[in-house]
Formats: sequence, C-alpha cells, structure tokens
Amino acid sequence: MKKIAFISGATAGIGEATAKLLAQNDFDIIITGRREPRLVELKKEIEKITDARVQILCFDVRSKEEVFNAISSLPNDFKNIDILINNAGLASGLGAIQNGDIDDWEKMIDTNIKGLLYLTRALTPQMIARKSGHIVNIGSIAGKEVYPNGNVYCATKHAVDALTKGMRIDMLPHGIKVSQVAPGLVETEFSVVRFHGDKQKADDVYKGLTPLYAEDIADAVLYVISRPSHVCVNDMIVTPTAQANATNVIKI
Ligand code: NDP
Ligand code: 8X3
Repeated sequence: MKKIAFISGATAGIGEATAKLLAQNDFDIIITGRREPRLVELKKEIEKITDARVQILCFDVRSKEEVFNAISSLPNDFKNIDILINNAGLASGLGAIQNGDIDDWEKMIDTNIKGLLYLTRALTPQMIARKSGHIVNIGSIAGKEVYPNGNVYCATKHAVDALTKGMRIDMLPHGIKVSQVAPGLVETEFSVVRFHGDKQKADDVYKGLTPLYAEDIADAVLYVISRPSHVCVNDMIVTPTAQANATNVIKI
C-alpha cells in the first residue's frame, strides 16, 4: 500500500512541485490550498502521468474551523496520513517595522505560524495512534537569520524553526519524525505575493542570479522523507550557489 502525503499550499511553487514529484515516486497525495480551480487542474495533470490517488481539500489554513472540517471530511481511505508537509505560507510586504502594514503582519502570522499549528494539531493524533508518521515543515533561511525589512516574515519563520525543534521532542516517544527544509531564494509566486502583485519588483529579486526552482526544494523534501526508518534529517538549509546566507547574494 502506498504512503499518503498531505501537502499544504499545493496550488503553486514548492507545494505544487512537491505534489508532482511525490506522485511520481509512489505516494498517494492530498493537495490543498484556497484556489480550487488550480487544485482541480493539478489533480488532472498528475492523474494523467502517474497512477497516484489524488485527493483535493480546498480551505484557508488561517481558519481553524476550515482546517478541522476539511480534515474530518477526508474519505476513510485518505484518513491515515503518513506525511504532513507544512508548506503553505507567504511573505506580505517588505519594509521597516515603523511603517509596517498590520494587515500584512496578521496575514503572515496567521498563515505561517497558526496555519501550520492547526494542521499539525489536526493530523498528529492519528499519527500517534498508529505510532508512525513524518512531519516536514518548510522553514526558510529567514528562520535562521534576519535581513533588513524582513522583520515579521523572519519572525514567523523563526517560529517555524522553533516549532520544528519542539515538535520533534514531543513526537519522540511516538516514533514520529519531524524535519525542516529551509530554503533560500526560490523563484515561485512568493515574491509576487510579497510585493502585492508587482511582477516587476518580484522579477528583480531573482535578476542576475540563478535562483533555486520549486523542483529543487521538492527534491530535498523527497530526500528527507525517503530515508530509512531509523534516519531522521532534522534540518536542511538549501540555497542557490549564488547565495551564502540571508544577506550575501552574488548578482552579475
Ligand atoms: P507560492 O506563493 O508559489 O506558493 C504558496 C502556497 O501557499 C500556495 O499554494 C498558496 O495557495 C498557499 N497558501 C498561502 N496562503 C494560504 C492560506 N491562507 N491557506 C491555504 N494555503 C495558502 O510560494 P512558495 O512555493 O515559494 O512558498 C511555499 C513555502 O515556502 C512558504 O511557506 C514560504 O514561506 C516558503 N519559502 C519560500 C521561499 C522562496 O524564496 N520562494 C524560500 C524559503 C521558504 P493558495 O493561494 O491557493 O491558498
Ligand atoms: C523566503 C526566502 O530570503 O526571500 O523565505 O526571505 S527570503
């Protein structure tokens, strides 16, 4: 029987690439996000090229009611989730704290921290009951270091870093692995979202370097979840070769 992977934020970027790669590597998948048409398209595309079973759940991770209702609506043959990939997240805005937009702050805190917590709370009891499971949190280089104007986004990713460590301790007696993959610059819809739809500003972030692509992080996730049962990758920081840390990037 195939393992079941639950991927939050599969309508774009890292989540979408991870869904495709896992489906091609013998996982059944649950794909989630707010944009239902994209989930429907992705399911069709994956079912055309693999024999994976694909289940769609459309909800907003910021709403605990939506999260818990979505999980309890899963059909019986999708209820035993082996792998939770907490990927849904965003940056909204980039600016000094004194000029910060409080709505942007709340969006990031509610999505990146509270959404991850709701999903983890909803899905760990069945993992504990089966004494098996793996949680992979998508953190960031911004969860390891702070960069100018990154303030609240960096804080949310530092929270993901801390939660990953805390969750690993809590899950230890239950035989459940907890890992983090922490990427540097990945060219996805991330910067378009950060700059509220300003495509030009978003493109400038990656201009002059070869960034990571979503597929590179999907590959890292697949590596993390396909280790033997006695091996747990705790943390994996992945940057483009042109990036040494959160602030040192070589552009041509
Ligand atoms: P994208 O914008 O391409 O994808 C973000 C995904 O998150 C979408 O599927 C989106 O789905 C989902 N999402 C956002 N908000 C919500 C919400 N409220 N409810 C449900 N789903 C939501 O960005 P990335 O693929 O780059 O980002 C994925 C993760 O990787 C994020 O956690 C991000 O912080 C992290 N990351 C990204 C880096 C980068 O440089 N790109 C580097 C380091 C980490 P929808 O809008 O349909 O709901
Ligand atoms: C996304 C990477 O450096 O743009 O988490 O914040 S960065």
